[in-house]
Amino acid sequence: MENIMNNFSLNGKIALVTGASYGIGFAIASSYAKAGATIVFNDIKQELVDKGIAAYAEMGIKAHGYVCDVTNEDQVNAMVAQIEKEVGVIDILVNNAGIIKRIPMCDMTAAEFRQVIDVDLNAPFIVAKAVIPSMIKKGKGKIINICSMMSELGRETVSAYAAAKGGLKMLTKNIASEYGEFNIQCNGIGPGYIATPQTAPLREIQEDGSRHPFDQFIIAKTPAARWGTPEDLAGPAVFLASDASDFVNGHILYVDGGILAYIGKQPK
Ligand code: NAP
Ligand code: GCO
Repeated sequence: MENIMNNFSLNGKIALVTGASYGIGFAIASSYAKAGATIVFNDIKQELVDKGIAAYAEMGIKAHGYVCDVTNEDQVNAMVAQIEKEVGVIDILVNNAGIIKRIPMCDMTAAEFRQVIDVDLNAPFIVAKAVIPSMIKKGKGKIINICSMMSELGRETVSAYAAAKGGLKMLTKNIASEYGEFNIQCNGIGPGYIATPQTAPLREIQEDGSRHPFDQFIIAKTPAARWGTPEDLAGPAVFLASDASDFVNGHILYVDGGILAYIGKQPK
């Protein structure tokens, strides 16, 4: 009897995870390596790429690292061409690189708003556009866009981020629609609140030793009563990158501990 777990293997696949020197991208890329994939990642600074390569090596993973600002189309196209020459055609793309600026909308400059849109929405378009032609030639491909709770919900101070992540949800559905006939599946992962450098300010211990009010808020809003870890995203990311999800297309898989399903715990 065939082992169904073979459908979840990434053996022989090449995966590009953007912005994966640390954080969620690092955890997803590491899980892909454990599933058999060859890992390729990028970051803006050489020092971060070097740190990332060393961190992967500590886990026994030989990762290929490239310096590339994902908002720069010339740099992205050059990086993809270099990857195809040095490593091979990209089978799996994870558009992970992202930034957030927590500023009340009326205090935010248009330049700040545009910077967030550039990294969190324009860049996934640029990188997906760079890898799709080779996926079409190969007859298959997987694109996974890292969305957010803010693809569905708003909150104070994250107007640019929510606009970008809402747009990224629809870009995901449109890539799925436009390229599904070429056996390319494009899906999203919507992490809940995950403990990474990006959310560190929301978890800072207060001067009186108490937990940050937002930290307490998220715990009350999450049925799992905890923040997620980057490793919580590994299984869902492997599933969406594998043959096991070949008929899943245009779907946003929320990995949020149940936040989107829950009204929140009544304060005592
Ligand atoms: P993070 O810790 O801030 O890491 C973001 C990564 O993206 C860093 O490696 C960063 O590199 C890289 N990056 C930023 N701008 C870039 C650019 N222009 N070109 C190339 N790389 C760039 O964030 P994270 O928490 O791991 O989040 C990763 C993704 O998940 C983001 O898209 C985020 O929006 C999303 N997300 C996070 C959470 C959460 O709770 N943490 C929840 C939902 C979704 P530098 O260090 O050089 O800037
Ligand atoms: C915030 C957080 C969130 C998380 C994530 C939730 O300030 O609200 O940074 O936006 O990063 O996107 O899914």
